[in-house]
Amino acid sequence: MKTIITYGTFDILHRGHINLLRRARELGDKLVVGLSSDEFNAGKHKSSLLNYENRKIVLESIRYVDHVFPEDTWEQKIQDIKKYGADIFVMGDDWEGKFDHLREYCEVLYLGRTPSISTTEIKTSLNDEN
Ligand code: C2G
Repeated sequence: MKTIITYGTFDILHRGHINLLRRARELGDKLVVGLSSDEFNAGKHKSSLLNYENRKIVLESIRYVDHVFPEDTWEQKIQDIKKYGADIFVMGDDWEGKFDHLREYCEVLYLGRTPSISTTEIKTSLNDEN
């Protein structure tokens, strides 16, 4: 049983998120996702349109996702990797190199980010319409 772990805000899901989650899940048998809390998002200077509960319900409905837990701090990844017995940590390559320190605990893979789509662009186009 190979467990994959990843993290993110996953606000207003789009094909970039789904591509990431699908490829991550295909690397193993189970995918657990650390979902950024609203407070943690504030720390990332990100405000999500949907709050944590809404984003969690949406993420849990994705066929590739087996479990969703809150991401409250930058530092919790090591204990999460141990808690879930994660074999591979996966992030989009916009994070290339940022989590190499986790290689001490599990494999670390950065997957190609899906070009030309982002929640920020979606929010901007929504604002432009109003
Ligand atoms: N992503 C992608 N392609 C896009 C947009 C996002 O592959 N067009 C990936 C990101 O690289 C990330 C995941 O989807 O791996 C989630 O993206 P966000 O919700 O924007 O998460 P982020 O703000 O990057 O938070 O501790 C890590 C952070 O919580 C990551």
